[in-house]
Amino acid sequence: MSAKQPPIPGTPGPQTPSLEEPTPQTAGEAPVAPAAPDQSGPATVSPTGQATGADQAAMAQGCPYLTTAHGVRLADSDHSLKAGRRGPTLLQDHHLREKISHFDHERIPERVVHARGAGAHGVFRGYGTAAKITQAGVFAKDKETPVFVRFSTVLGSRGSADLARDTRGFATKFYTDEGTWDLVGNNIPVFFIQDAIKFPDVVHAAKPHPDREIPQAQSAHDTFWDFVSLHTEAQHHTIWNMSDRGIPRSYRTMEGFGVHTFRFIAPDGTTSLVKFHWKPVLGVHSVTWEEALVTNGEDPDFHRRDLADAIEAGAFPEWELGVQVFEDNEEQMFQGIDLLDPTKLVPEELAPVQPLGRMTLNANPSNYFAETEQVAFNPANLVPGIDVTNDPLLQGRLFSYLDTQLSRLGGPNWTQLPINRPHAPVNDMLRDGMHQTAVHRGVAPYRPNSLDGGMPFETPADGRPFIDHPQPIEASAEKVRGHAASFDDHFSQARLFFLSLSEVEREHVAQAYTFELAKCYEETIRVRQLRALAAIDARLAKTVADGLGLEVPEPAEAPADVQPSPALSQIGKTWPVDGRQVGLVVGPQVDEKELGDAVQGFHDAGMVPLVIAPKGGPVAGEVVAQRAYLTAASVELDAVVVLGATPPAPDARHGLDAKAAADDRDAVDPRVAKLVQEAWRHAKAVVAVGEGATVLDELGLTGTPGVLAVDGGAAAVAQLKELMPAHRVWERFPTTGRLAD
Ligand code: HDD
Repeated sequence: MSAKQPPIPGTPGPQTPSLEEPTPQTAGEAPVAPAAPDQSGPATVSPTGQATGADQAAMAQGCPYLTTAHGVRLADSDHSLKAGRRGPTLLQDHHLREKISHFDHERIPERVVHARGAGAHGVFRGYGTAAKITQAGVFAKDKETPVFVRFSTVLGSRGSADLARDTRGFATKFYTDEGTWDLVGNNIPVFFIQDAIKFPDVVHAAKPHPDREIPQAQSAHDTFWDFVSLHTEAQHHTIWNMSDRGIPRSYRTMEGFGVHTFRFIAPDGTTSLVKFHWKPVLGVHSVTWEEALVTNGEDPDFHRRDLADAIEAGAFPEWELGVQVFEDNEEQMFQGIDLLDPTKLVPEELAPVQPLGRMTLNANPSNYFAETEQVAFNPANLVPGIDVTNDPLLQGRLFSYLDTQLSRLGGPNWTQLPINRPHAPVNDMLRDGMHQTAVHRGVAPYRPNSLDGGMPFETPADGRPFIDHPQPIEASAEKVRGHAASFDDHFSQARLFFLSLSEVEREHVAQAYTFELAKCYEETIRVRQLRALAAIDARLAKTVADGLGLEVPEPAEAPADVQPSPALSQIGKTWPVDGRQVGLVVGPQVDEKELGDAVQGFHDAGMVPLVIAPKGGPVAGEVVAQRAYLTAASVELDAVVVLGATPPAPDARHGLDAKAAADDRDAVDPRVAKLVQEAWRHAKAVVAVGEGATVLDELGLTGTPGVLAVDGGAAAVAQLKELMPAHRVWERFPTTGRLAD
């Protein structure tokens, strides 16, 4: 210790201060505590000012003052502790070390697949229709169960873009009274592989090449097509990816599928086999490939934003959960379709989807990391009345998910994280381990015991325990690495899917294959995939081969004789218009009444009008611009209304059709021209009000399908209510006739 201590302020000399004396203050000032912030209002708000309803203490934000992780209040978090103002930083600075060290460890390993996602809270309400086939309480009439859903892309890393051509994850955690049930599905009803042992292979093939880590979030590369053309059981799932299903318009407009066949156990113990389907109330809707490409640049968070905005606006996304039900027979087959083969679907025309209940997503997460990132799903999380089958893909998944959470969430206690915590009471006898937050009592975490009074007890049969169904195994079963002969059919359902699509959808499939294979460097891979396409459909193979400048090779096998399933097409139905976004493009002179009528009319119809003006700020009357010409993007719109003329503004974007704008100063602003032309090209309805018709004339769109000129704002609303339930103006998509029936 230094012999010379600094004097204690306010004391006469070098003496020990008395503990009884009040703490001395400088210059006679009384200590003044800063006023505590008012916490009487909503606990937390989202970026747009909506209350999230989250409890501050639960968010580890219970103190109005900045503290250390140990609750010590801090006076300064802007300067490190230094030896003098210009001196080196001291190792003693605990606050600096704690702050930097915690930051250093802010990231956890991203999911090996499904890394990029978006989550939402909601509720599932049972219809009571399943009472005879399953004892699961979650389906009881009007029973409400909280849920958390995470949607995801499969291939891209956490920072990739939402509109990648990819499968989408659709994972639902039901916090039931009888324990947590996870339905971990996709937006495609079949999977790439039949056996879990192939999962590392398909993922390694689809992920970026290991030498340069290129390309990100895409299947358009050699290793992917190398694998799927060799391992042809992947062909069925792959054709779904190449269809419009691979580029959804929104998470709200995706179907979801449990993929595997599960087993329901009725109250009397009888069993049936089921396949789960989520049906979106808004219908299945996708974007065009050009829209996907543009969107990934304009707004890489398109799907995340769409989900969060819809929930915040009160347009709660909804899905009906249903099942196809099959007899639990010894063969586990239905009309020749192997129910244990996850590369096969059962057409709805053969087995209708029977509704069990409805899910409404009604709250956004308060914290992305705590909820959407840390949520951990596991297909092995089942409740009494729902059991697994011998699907070899499902069997492997029962191991994989628990295992992955150990490294992703840093130990075995991730079920204690708030988002993963069951809502049913827990007494599991699992103890200790990394990040243990429970303080267990008692001395006997073993069974049987007498020291803790025998607790916890096993559940008697009448207490609704989980019972593994005593499924008989084959009498003559031998240990074998192999599969059933029915698993050898790799092409018939890929063909069934292709034949079920409308002509426009088939054209999109052909274009997607052409694009992806053109990105492969190896011609042998392209030719091998063409052989697979020839086994699916000769016209498809020829169209793609022509696009690649190749000859069609011999088919891998003769195309099968199959019956199409019209239910698999996205086209030809109509859907509610709730939450659809309509761009109201206005020029410098807009009629206040027409604009007001349009805004009100679209709101009344449950749609979302977005006013797009030459610049930000007030437009007319009460109406304020939500987008300027500079920031508006056609891809976020489902339809466009042009209210009045839109001459070029002086700040028209550089380089964007600038010559046309310069040559013809009275024509259309080039940014409006781009927006309207794109919307037209993407088969969206375009309506002009009054002088807006000049825009359609200038762009040469007048008289084409789904393009209309009307008198007023109210008439524009009426027209779009007619046009939009079909999602797009399908007849406007060009087709070649080569893939028509
Ligand atoms: Fe998987 C994540 C869906 C087969 C191994 N899978 C994951 C997620 C979804 C699916 C939606 C993201 C969950 C989340 O949001 O956290 N997976 C499927 C479907 C499959 C499937 C529908 C087939 C029908 N998966 C599958 C197999 C294996 C895995 C065969 C391994 C043998 N899946 C995983 C995983 C992940 C995962 C590596 C990564 C992160 C996680 O589990 O929690 O364990």
